[in-house]
Amino acid sequence: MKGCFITLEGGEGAGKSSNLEFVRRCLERHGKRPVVTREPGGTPLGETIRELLLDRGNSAIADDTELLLMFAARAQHIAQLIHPALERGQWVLCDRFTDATYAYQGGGRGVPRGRIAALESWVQQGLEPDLTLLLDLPVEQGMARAGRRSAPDRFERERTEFFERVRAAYLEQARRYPRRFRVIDASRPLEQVQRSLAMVLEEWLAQR
Ligand code: Z5A
Repeated sequence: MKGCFITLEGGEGAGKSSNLEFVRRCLERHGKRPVVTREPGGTPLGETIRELLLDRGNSAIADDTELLLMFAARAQHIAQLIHPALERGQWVLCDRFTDATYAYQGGGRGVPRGRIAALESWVQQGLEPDLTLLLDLPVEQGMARAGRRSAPDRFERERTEFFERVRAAYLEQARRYPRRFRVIDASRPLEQVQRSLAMVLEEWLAQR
């Protein structure tokens, strides 16, 4: 692939929305003009699947159904947006990707890792992020931040133990793939988090 694929990840209240635009601007300062997208979503069909997944009314979604819907949205996202952009040589900045599936469906719901890996290999055909920025912070702090938001969606209604498993699974992904991951301490004030993000990006870009 000619382009470059960067993902931003984090648990509840980690500050992804607060930092996505900042990361985009950092990349632009280095002459990159990334396509910014998100998961689940990123295409019209993916956004429809996202609505189903986040709808609090869909409380009966089985764990395997949830997993398959994540990958259905991802398959469409890769085919329609990510793959063509990378092939054109563009950079792609994505708010969550498959590490979120290992964290939420794997860690949170307890879906076996092998089942996720099988779908990953089928749907992605070897595609993986070049760089993953993981915003990490203690669950209670993240939940307190997220608690300031209005109506929680289907995931935000989960309990503390669920988000502890999500955090542990994210950190496990970071341990498995140390070359791809950069873990940012997101418990600090926003300016400090962004200073770290800028430094990490600068170092990483300098090595490319
Ligand atoms: N999901 C999944 O299960 N499996 C998958 O494969 C994928 C996704 C791809 C929707 O994702 C759900 O999909 C998600 C996992 C699941 N569910 N959850 N939870 P999403 O990414 O769209 O939703 P989100 O997790 O709610 O992300 P978000 O909107 O980016 O929220 P955030 O990370 O909590 O960020 P925030 O809104 O910027 O920050 C929250 C609050 O904290 C806000 O008031 C900020 O002003 C404040 N904040 C942020 N940073 C700071 C610092 N540093 N200090 C103080 N306050 C701060």
